[in-house]
Amino acid sequence: MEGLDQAKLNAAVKACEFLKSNFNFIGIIGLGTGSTIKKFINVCKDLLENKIIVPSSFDTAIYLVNMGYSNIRDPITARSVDVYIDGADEVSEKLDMVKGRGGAFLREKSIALRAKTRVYVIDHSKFTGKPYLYLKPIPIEVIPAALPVVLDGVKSLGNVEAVLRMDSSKDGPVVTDNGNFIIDLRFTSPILEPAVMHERIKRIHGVVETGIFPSFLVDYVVVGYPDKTVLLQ
Ligand code: ABF
Repeated sequence: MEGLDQAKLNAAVKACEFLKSNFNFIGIIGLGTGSTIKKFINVCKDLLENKIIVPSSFDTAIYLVNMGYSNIRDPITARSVDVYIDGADEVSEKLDMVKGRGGAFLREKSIALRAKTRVYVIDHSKFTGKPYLYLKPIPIEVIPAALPVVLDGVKSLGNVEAVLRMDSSKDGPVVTDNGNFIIDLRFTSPILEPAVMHERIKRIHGVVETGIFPSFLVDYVVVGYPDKTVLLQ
């Protein structure tokens, strides 16, 4: 198994152990999206079997159904979840995060906001150790009809290149589970205050959500390495 894959697996195994030994009661568990979460689903079957699962995407829901799970609830009916577990794309020293490579960040954030505890599982390449965000583009989910307004509006953010995310399999824009488009914002300088930048972007007409997850949405991060794990909080 390749290094990063092993690191993701180690993080998934550790997160499963952590949940089992630190949370006496988990009735409803929210599940994010991506390859690390799929590993978590594979290694943590005994925890998931008798829980109500709230998936953050069609992708995760279908994965669960294919594995034989039927204890799945749509986010629309889940007022709160006991624990939310998900992957991420970049995590700073302050535990601010960027999410959204998988395109599911709107629902991911919606479930994270209603969770009592949020745990993220990442491989070590995503933990930068820097006090700011700089590594990954910031995705924003936008209403298709507002696309030109958003593309104009993001110019007010300063030095940023805005790229509409494309789906090479259909030669058109990526369409999210919510019927929206995604624009990736490539900033040329670090984002020193992620929560402030999030608010600035949200004020642009047509932006539904950003992939910035400020640290108040993060309780624990399990960082996987090929030969160990580190728990951040
Ligand atoms: C989703 O999947 C994201 O928000 C994040 O972009 C991504 C992580 O994927 P992986 O675990 O495959 O690296 O949760």
